Amino acid sequence: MEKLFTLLEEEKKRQNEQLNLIASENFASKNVRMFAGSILTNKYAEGYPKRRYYGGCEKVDEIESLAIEKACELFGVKFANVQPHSGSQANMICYMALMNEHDKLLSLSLDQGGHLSHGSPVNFSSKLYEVHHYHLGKDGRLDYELIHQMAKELKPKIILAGFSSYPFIIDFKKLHDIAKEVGAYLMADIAHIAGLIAGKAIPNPLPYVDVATSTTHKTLRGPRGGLILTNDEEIIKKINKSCFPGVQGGPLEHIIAAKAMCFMEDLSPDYQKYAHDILVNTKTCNDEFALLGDVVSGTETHLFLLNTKKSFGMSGKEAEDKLAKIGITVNKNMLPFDEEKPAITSGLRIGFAALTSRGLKPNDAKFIAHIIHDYLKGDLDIYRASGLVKSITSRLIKVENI
Ligand code: DSN
Repeated sequence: MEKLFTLLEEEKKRQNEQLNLIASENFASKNVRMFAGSILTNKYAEGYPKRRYYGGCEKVDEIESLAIEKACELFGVKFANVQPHSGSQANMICYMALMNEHDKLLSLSLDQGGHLSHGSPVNFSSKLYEVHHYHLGKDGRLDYELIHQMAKELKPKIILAGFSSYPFIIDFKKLHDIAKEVGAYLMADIAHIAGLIAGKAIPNPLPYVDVATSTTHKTLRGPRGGLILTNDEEIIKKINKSCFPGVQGGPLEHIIAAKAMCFMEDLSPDYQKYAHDILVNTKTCNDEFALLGDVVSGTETHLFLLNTKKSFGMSGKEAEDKLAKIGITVNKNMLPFDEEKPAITSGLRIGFAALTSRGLKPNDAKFIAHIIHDYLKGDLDIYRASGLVKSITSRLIKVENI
């Protein structure tokens, strides 16, 4: 048992001492973590508030209803399902609610910025549905004309947008018009950008989409979990059935309580400032790399892509491994039209949601670009680079105090 406590302490130390630039991670607040680790984990509650298959659900009914109410308030929607255990589960629930087996799904592939659950050959999504992928334009941006053409030809059941490594704002109004023209559902996977939407730092797609799925632990800064949102009463009925009993059994009421706490925190003016600060830090770092002559994607969100092959003559994997040695945690990522394998890649995905939660300021975002640039170029040795990383982490809020 002692081993487990030691590992937890060591992980806390790692989180405090490393600069976390992984775009999909964040640091949840004490209150979110308290509910996620609470006695609510003891309760079975299959079903929905007031329609459960177990006794003793009075309190968890109120908790889940509050989570639904706050999710709706946060995103300005009529209906929410807060039970999905993850983003992939949320996507599966939506597919099963809105498609029959072998129906057509039109989405972006994993190697261009989509997600495994958007129809990757190794995922359930491609085994159950007929997947067609649109691709990005040469400028790395969505090619709406191509999506329009493919949608007209294929007549998909669902057009899916919302990605894991796309740094630009998505024109959901344009996609809505395309979907309506061809009679498709428009589904948004807002897992990465949900916090920016909630914090009013980027436009809210909910008025334009039939349904949106999300995780709650990325920019939203909640517990690990999933979420589904819609304004359509018929769709939420299908989603609810598809979630339980279709895909999942008992909901995780301790996580649902932590989601409710996260939604309440995200409704505060402080959170709106946080969401805007993420954009400033991300753009500051991206622009500094560009000034240094490195090849970056540009950004309008919480992330950007750094082409390590063109900038430093090394793969994303080499750059990730090298940066780990000085305490910078980052993930290799396929770039649009990347010729390298997913385990190698030509670049890195860099995000600032996590460090902004620790109070990182734009000057340090700029400083991080210099450390990475100089170190990967070979102009800064490992000892000096590690010292500079420590000088930044020592200024940040400790993860246990967020
Ligand atoms: N694996 C997540 C990410 O890193 O973007 C998506 O689920």
